[in-house]
Amino acid sequence: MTYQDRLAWLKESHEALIEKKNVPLEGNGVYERYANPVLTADHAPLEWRYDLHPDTNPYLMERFGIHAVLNAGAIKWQDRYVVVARVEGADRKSFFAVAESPNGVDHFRFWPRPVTMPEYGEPATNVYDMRLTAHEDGWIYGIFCVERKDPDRPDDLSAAVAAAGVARTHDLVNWERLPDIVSESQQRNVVLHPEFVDGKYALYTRPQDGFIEAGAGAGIGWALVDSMEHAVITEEKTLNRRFYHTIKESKNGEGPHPIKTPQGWLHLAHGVRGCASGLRYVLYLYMTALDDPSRLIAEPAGFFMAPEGGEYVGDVMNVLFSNGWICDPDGKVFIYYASSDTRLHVATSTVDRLVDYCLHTAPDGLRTGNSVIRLNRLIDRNQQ
Ligand code: M1P
Repeated sequence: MTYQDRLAWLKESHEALIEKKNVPLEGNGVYERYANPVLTADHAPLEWRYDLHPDTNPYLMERFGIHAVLNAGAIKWQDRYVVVARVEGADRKSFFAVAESPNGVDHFRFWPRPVTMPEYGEPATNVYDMRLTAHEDGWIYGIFCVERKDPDRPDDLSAAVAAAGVARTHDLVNWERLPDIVSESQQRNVVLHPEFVDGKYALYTRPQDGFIEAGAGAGIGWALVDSMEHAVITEEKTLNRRFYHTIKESKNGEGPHPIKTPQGWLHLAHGVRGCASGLRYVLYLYMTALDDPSRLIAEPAGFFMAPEGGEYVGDVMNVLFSNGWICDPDGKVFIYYASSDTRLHVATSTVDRLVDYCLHTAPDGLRTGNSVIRLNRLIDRNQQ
């Protein structure tokens, strides 16, 4: 191919990918998956990946490898479905980039430039998994994981420290970086609740002993802080516990901030367990009380979504992860989830269906005998 032919082919294929219509697939009644991922590495603009000058790039080679587009925060913004995705380069570094769609399920297009996130303190080695919250104080906050090399273990090249970085914006382009959240433990998967609680900012936390292991961290935590400009976690209570032989035995973490419904706050989270093939990440739902978002009122047994088909395969196998969803005024819910740390998908449902699922699916009985009792009850009912 000549340079010009190859450029035309690249542009045509890229546009065809973005213009591709997505269709819902019939499923289990709780939600619908869609046929195609909404964002992949191939959706990244050609201007990010290629030097488009024949004199400096005569072979029209990729000059900046994009490896994956995954875990995205999401928000309805000026009538568009907007995600702030984790874009991972071939060099393993992640950065944030905004993409928008007119309908939430296809035609996602990246904004021309990635987010330039101001640094705070020691510059981050990596940043990822932003949770977006349009808070009642008027700001849109992004809380994300900031990863730095562990300064106390210089000889261990894998030793890292995770902290919760904070930034806020009014336009998703210009971000004001605030100090990282101060916490005794390492933190990942920290999420800002959209409303003040007792006049304070409320955080879903995930205290962890090390960079990977939750360790003694009992599950998803809850903390109230006076200010987001200097957020200091002094007291943390466990809101959603981990249990032996469940989908969240090893660790769990809050997804996006919960959706307010008449029956309570609806939460999406991920649960992790170990198995012979490594860690398995699935998604689950739970609900907390309207008058106290830290009080659990319902949690169906097991996972809500787990990897299926091609979703199993990718950079980190057997992983579904979500940190973004959008609830429309008519109650339609768009769940943005990534598979195997490689690509971003959407599934849709409604608030009514998700609440019905939470309130009418039995909780985990924690023993096989209880599962059989539960199953027999359903069979008895269906025989009436
Ligand atoms: O690789 C799976 C996920 O692992 C981490 O999640 P957690 O903190 O719950 O273990 C994160 O690195 C996340 O980005 C990643 O998808």
